[in-house]
This record gives sequence, C-alpha cells and structure tokens, in this order.
Amino acid sequence: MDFNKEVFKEKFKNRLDEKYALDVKDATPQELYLTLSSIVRSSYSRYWRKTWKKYMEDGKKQIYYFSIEFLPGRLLMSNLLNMGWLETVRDALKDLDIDLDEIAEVEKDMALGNGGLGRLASAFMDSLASDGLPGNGNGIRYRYGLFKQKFIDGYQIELPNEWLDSGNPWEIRRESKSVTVRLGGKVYLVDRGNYLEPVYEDAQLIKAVPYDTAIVGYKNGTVNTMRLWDAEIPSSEEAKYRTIEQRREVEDLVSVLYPDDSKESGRILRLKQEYFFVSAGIQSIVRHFKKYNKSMNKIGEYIGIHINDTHPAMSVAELMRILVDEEHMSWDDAWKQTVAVMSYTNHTIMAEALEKWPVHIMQQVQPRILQIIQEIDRRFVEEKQGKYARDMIERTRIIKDNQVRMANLSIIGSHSTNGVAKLHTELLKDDVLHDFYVMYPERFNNKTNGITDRRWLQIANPELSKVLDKAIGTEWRQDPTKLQKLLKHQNDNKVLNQIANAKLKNKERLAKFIEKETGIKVSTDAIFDVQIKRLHAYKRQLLKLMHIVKLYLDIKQGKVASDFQPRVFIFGAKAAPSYYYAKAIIKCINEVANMVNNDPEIGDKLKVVFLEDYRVSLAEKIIPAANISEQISLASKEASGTSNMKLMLNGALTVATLDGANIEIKDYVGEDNIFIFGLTKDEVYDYYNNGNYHSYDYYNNHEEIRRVLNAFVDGTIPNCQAEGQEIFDSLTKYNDEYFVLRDFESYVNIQEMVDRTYSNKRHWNQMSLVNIAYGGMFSSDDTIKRYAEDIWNISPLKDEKHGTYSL
Ligand code: H53
Repeated sequence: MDFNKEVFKEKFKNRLDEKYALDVKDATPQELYLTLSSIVRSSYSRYWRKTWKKYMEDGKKQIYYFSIEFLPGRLLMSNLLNMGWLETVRDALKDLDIDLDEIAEVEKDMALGNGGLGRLASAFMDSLASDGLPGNGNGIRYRYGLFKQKFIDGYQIELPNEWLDSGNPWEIRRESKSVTVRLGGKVYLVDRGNYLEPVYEDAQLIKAVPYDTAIVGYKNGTVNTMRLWDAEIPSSEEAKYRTIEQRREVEDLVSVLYPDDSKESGRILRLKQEYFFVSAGIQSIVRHFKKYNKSMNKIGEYIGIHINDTHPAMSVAELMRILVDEEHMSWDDAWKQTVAVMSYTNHTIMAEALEKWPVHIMQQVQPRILQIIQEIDRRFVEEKQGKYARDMIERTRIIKDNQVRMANLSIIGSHSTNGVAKLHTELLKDDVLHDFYVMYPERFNNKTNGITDRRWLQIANPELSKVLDKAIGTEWRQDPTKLQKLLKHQNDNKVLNQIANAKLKNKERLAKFIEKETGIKVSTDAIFDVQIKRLHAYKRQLLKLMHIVKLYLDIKQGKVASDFQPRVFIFGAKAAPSYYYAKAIIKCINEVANMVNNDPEIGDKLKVVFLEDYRVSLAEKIIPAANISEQISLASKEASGTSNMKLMLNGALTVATLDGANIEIKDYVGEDNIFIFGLTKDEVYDYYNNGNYHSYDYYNNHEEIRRVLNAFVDGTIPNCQAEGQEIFDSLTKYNDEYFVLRDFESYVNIQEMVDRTYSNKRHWNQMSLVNIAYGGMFSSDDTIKRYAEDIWNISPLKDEKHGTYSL
C-alpha cells in the first residue's frame, strides 16, 4: 500500500493492537517504539531482499568492511529519514497524540565501539547504502556495548551497558548462515601428494551465528547489511562443555567490547575476538562467493575485504588458509588473490596503538594462522633480500623479536594502505611507515574521513535544517556540498539572524537538558564551548581545564578583560577503565566544575558542565548547540578527528591546532574563519629531534602557568589532592609529554580573540555561516565514493529505480 499519513495511522493502530492488544492511549513509550520499529522493518525488508539479490544477479563486486567496532547509535530516526518517512510519521503520530522525539528516546544506543574509529565505520555503512554501493559490515555482536559512565564524587564509574535487555528490533538472527570457527589446539601438516593437509588436534569449535541489521540507504531503495557475529556452543560439542566455566568461556568471547581506545589490551581474549569475527566473516564470504560460480582465481574481482585498523589483520592469513588448505590453491595464486581482496586503513600513529602480538599468544589462539603468517614473513624476507638493505627488511618484516606486527601484516598482505587525513597520510609516508612507502609507493593513498550529514544535520538539527531549506533550497539534503550556496548569503541579515535564532533555540534545548541531568542552570547568552571526545592525554582536555582555571582565578582576582564573554564549558568524554591518568583528569574537571559552579562571585560568567556517558545520542543533543568546537590535540597526534567536522557543520567555530583534519577545515573556511594556535607538526618534531623541550622551565619562568598549576596542588581546587598532584607532576617533573605548557600561552591568546570576536555578533554569525557552508565538504558519502573508486573498484547498481517505501 502507498505510504501516506492516514494509511500509516491505521497501520500503526493495527500493529499496536496485534502486538500488544492495546490502544494508543494505554501504551507505554517502549511499546510505541517497538510498534513503530516493527512497521519500519517490515517495510524495508523487501528492499533488503531485492538489494542483495540484484547484487548477485548483476555479478557485482562486493566490499566487506571488517571492523572490531561499530557505533551506529540509534536507528529509528535514521531509518525513518532514509526511507523518506520522517516528517509524515512525525505528523501522523502527532495526530495520535504521540511525540515522535519522545518515543525515539526509548531506543538504547547501539554502542559497539569506543570512539572515532567505530563511529566512522557506521558512517561508512550509511554512506555505502546511500551511494547505492554494494558494501556490508562485518563485526562482533557484543552482549555488552561500551560501558555506561557515571560520576560518583567526581570519579568515573563504569557500569555494564545492557543494551540488548529490552530487545533489539533491528536485528535478524540467521541460524542457517552459521559457520564454525576453530580456536586453539595443535596442528600438523600431512603430505597428500599435491597438497599439505593440516590436521587439527584438541581445537575448540565455536558456532558463529550471524545477526544481520539492515542499513537503509537515503531515499534510494538500497538496503545493505551489517553482519555481527555471536558465539555459541555447537550442538555436536555440547558433551565437551560440562562446567559452567567452560560454557562461560564461549559466552565471554563476545561479551565485552574492549573499552580501551588506544592500546592493545594484551589479553588473549582480545586476540580470540579478532580471529573469531575474521574467520566467521571470511568463511561466510567465501561460501557466498561460491554461488557466483566463478573460479577462486577470480575472487579478487568479486570480493573486497577492508581491514579497519589492524584488529582484523588476521584476515590476510585466514583467507590464505581457506584458499590454500581448503580450496587447494597454490600459495602464489592464493597470495595474488589475497592481496587483491584486502585493503587497509591506518587510523593512528600512536606507537602504543599499533598492535603487536607475542608469537606464543598467536600460537595459542590459532596455530595454523601463526604458521601461515610465518610463511608469509619468510617469503617476504626472501623476496626483498638483495633489493633492500638488511635493516630495512628487518624493520618491515612481520615477525620480529617474537612479536607479530599487525600493521606490517596488513600492509604486506593488501593492495592499499590509506591514512585518514592529509597530514596523517603524509606522516605515514614520511615517517611511521616510510620503509613501506619506499617499497610500495603505489599502495599508499589518503582518504580524509567524513561524517553523515543526515544524522548530524538533518536529524540532530531540524531547526538549522529548516533555515537552510528556506535560504538555499533542499538540494543540500541529497548533496551536502551544495551547502556552499549559503556563501551568497554572507551579508544577508535575514539569513544570518535565522541561523543565530536556530542556534539559540538549540542552546535553550540543551540548557534544559543540562538542568534536568545535572541541576546546573546555564545562561544561553554565554558562549557554549564544547570539547567532546575520548579522554586522552594527547587530546589535551587538560589544556582546556587550565584555561578554565585561569579564567576563574582572573575573575576572583578582579582581573577580567573588558571584552570578556561569559562561557559555559561543556565536556563529554569517557576514559578507558585502566587509564588512570585520564581518570585523574576527569576527577579534576569535575572538581573544578564544583568549585566554579558553586561560587556566587562567578555566577553566570563561567559554568563547567561535564555530561555523563558521552555517546552518539548525547552528541546529537550537544553539537547543534555549540558555539565553540575545541580541537586542541598536540599537532601530529590526532589522525583526523571527526567531531571537528560535525561541529563546524552545525555552525560552531573551531579553536584548533594544525592537526588531523583541522588543517583541511582551515583550508576550506580560510584563516579568518577559524581560530588556529599552538605548535605545528614540524615544531613538535624539531623538539623531538633536538630533545630540547624542558617543561619545568615553562613552569618556572611563566607566572601565569605557575599560578594555574599551583591551583592543582595548593588546595585551591578542592577534593583532588592526589589527582591534582599527578597532573602537576606529569606537566613538570615528567616533562609534559604533550606540550601542554608550551601551547598554553598561545591557547589563552586565541581564546581572548574568541571573546573579542563574539562581542561582534554579526561577524560571529558570518563566520558561523561560512563554517556551515563548508561543512558539507566532509560528507562521508564523498569519502566513500573515493574508497569505492580508488581502492575497492566497486560501483552502484545501474538503472535502478526505486519508488518510496510502501507500507
Ligand atoms: O579514529 C578516527 C580518527 C581519530 C582516531 C580514531 C581511532 C580510534 O577511535 C581508535 C583507534 C585508532 O587507532 C584510531 O584517533 O583521529 O578520526 C577515525 O579515523
């Protein structure tokens, strides 16, 4: 039936009756949410079926994005938007006295990721479908997502996130697509004449069961799949699992997402997780490929597997295992196909985040995979001998000092390695992966990250969206680069005022939320100054905190500048549970917040709000209300950043170091429309090369720095003696690894410039407009098109005409 408001209302009432035997007025928001999502799902399912069938019929090459993290957030609103239903459903529900926003709040975030990496994976899922491209996700269905964060006495407490407890209406369990994954045990090879057969002993068999979630493209009828794997005991193995502990071991495999965003945890379970989803994914892909009836020697023409950071790096060896051991291909033929199938994205240069696994652990997790990696390594060394210097081969080979270097495996076993912003890719080529760049220059390329404007503008910011529609038409909703049409309105007072009004309304909404959540009353006249991202030393939340303490002390000492502007500082950040330094920073931010917010002398001049449990759905509330976007990592450390893009798209002005994608933002908006400060990457590297940074001198020689730092240890900031001391020591005694003191003065100066600029509202609004206009240049739809063309060689279905989704 065609979709319209009246038909939908009838359908909704009927479905509620069928599911719960209830009238609208008697149903809870949860029941209403589940009713609505069930209608949505039953309406896209036929397109889902059609999409994958069509890919098969047309013999399309498909790409599988392997990621240990996905962070889709909530799906109801984005499905409604992408189906073209959002406004009609909102209206229809209003007629039934239901507020769509209220029932959307019932949905728990799907938080199967830590931060940028996982969110990017989900943006890419959305964009693949919206570009009509044959691309699917492959990951783990964690029983508990990223921990729920609470503050108790200012300390971060981690609670389990039981996101599946009230059911997940979006997933389908596909028992018939299960595969068996083998872990542990021993392996030896038996010569069968024309091939070597691996014989396994004492391996643990795990049943991998896929749960599929539809990824609905934006108004194009394409519905792709994100496949997440659950682990179960195979029925044939039941007898071996006699104790609760044994059974729990299987459950544990998929029970938690490792909440550490930056370091490999070093735990064997993590490596098992990595192998589990890689093996399950590749087995199911190969099984599917066989339906194409093509030779395995052509698999590279039909299948692409993307290794998102090094966690799925064992894909290289697993595909080799299947091609050689099971399909009996020659090593050379299998290798050719593997390199053609695989591609890899590097997301960081931080040494501690580049995974290395001890050989004995790899042996324990999957001995055959270790054997294959050893053989890849042996052949690599053999091939490079004579062509490159011995030490260069040692630096690039996969196994060194009894460690398997996963980045090396990913680069050697794939045809493409990309960084995630221009600067980051340059650093990979010139420095971190330079040897590989010399060996394989053609494999390196840049793909600057992107965001989905649908979630971050259309859904999160309907106020601004309406203003844009009026000013420049609705084309931007399909093609965000069209936001540049706004530039024509830079001197149009009407548009400037409308943009400012939309911001004000969003600030009012956030202010209400802040009061409800924290009891803190904030004034919407103040600058809303936002830093939202994982808590990490290199991201320098501490620099922001020092600035706040400086302003506080200034006001207390009567030193306020004439153009001082009131500010509300808003933080959102989780720290890895074992990252004690990051947790000390959280505690200090919370104590500074207490001190500032409860001081009557400060009043509305400063407020500090640290919202608990930062997550996608919270970001959707904060970002539209932001005036300032803090992107203040030490230059060279933030590979790209993506909150920088979301915030600019919503009209916030960026205070930034020349790091990650900030540089590209600056290049678009121009230096006059961004606040740049701090060391450049070259200056940072000069310090590294010369070893001449002495942070203690900054403390000693700069009164301002001394005044602020002393407040952390002399009792000025109450209740954080130990944490304050830890921070103080890290910045003085331990030489301030991320140059916080070095950049402090420059940061304070740029913040004064922010104040001066804000005092001229018209000018501020003009700058804000320019940022919105160029925000569309960072659409993940465009990023993914470049992956599709340059790396994956995939294309959309031709001549596919889809109507709107019917009921
Ligand atoms: O990936 C984002 C980048 C960001 C980078 C982040 C990231 C993780 O979230 C986790 C692990 C990792 O190696 C990198 O820190 O700069 O924007 C997406 O590329």
